[in-house]
Amino acid sequence: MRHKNNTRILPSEITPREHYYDRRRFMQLAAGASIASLLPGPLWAADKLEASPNKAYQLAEEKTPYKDVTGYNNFYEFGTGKGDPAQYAHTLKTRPWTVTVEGEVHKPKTFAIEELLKLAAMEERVYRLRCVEAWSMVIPWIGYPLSELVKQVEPTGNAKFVEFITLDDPMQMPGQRSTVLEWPYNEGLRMDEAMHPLTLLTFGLYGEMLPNQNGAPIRIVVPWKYGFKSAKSIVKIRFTEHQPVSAWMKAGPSEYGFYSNVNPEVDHARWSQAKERRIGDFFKRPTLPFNGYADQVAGLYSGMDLQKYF
Ligand SMILES: Nc1nc2c(c(=O)[nH]1)N[C@H]1C(S)=C(S)[C@@H](COP(=O)(O)O)O[C@H]1N2
Ligand SMILES: [Mo]
Repeated sequence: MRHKNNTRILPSEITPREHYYDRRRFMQLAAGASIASLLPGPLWAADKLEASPNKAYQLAEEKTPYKDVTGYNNFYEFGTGKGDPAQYAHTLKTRPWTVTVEGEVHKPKTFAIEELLKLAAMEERVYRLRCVEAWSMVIPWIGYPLSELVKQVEPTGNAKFVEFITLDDPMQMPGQRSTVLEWPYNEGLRMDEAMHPLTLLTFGLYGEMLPNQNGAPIRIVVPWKYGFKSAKSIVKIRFTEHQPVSAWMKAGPSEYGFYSNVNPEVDHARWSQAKERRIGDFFKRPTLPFNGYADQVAGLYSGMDLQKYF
């Protein structure tokens, strides 16, 4: 990934939360959105997302403050700077929104986002997110296991992988005019990874719908893998027989592998992965194998050479 903009953004570069929402509402009005689409009720109520905390997925670590979770992001569709998504992602229109599930499934289907929001019970799960660039956060995500959706579409016997594809629309995503990646952004998981209970189909964080810069209205969160596996603003989920080639693999095959499991022992081509900086901390901390989820996921990779399958 680009490292020029690797320094922490100044607080002054982050749009304050209230202004962000004011501006977004203004943009909707300016774009000629009907009054009905701005209902029901006050915007704050509309942005809330109810979920019960899942006690099995809590962490003793301190949560990363909301302003950092929503102000320091990677979302190259809106620029490569960490402050760019918070500044520019208001142009993303998240309603109407559909997700097409296709490929090796018995029941392909296009889901409206409203339908997906009701498909299973929303849970709040506190997960670490470890970026390949060696920073990390602890975030209260809201969603339900991806397996809930997978079960509905009934994968065929040929389905070995799942591919996630982001919206492709340079009008809404001005960063797509740059050739830094091949668009649309795509990522993939092996079927057993996709079905693992940790893999979260994610709609919100901190009690709210996802802010645009965090991948509204729907993203994936795979906590034992580097952050780039967690594709944002998904419009297509495709089941395939063959391993997908992700946007990052296309951009740098020696730097970004398909597995991308957090592994302190396998360095990135240009830097060590042994340590990480939790956003907000001064000192670095050791990176944990599988980002601290080894007990739950190491078994998926038994017998695999993780130096080779990085
Ligand atoms: N579509 C899309 N998804 C993406 C990215 C991106 O550039 N485009 N960046 C990834 C990377 S590198 C990381 S670390 C996480 C960051 O998620 P966050 O900004 O919500 O913390 O999103 C991932 N998902
Ligand atoms: Mo990342």
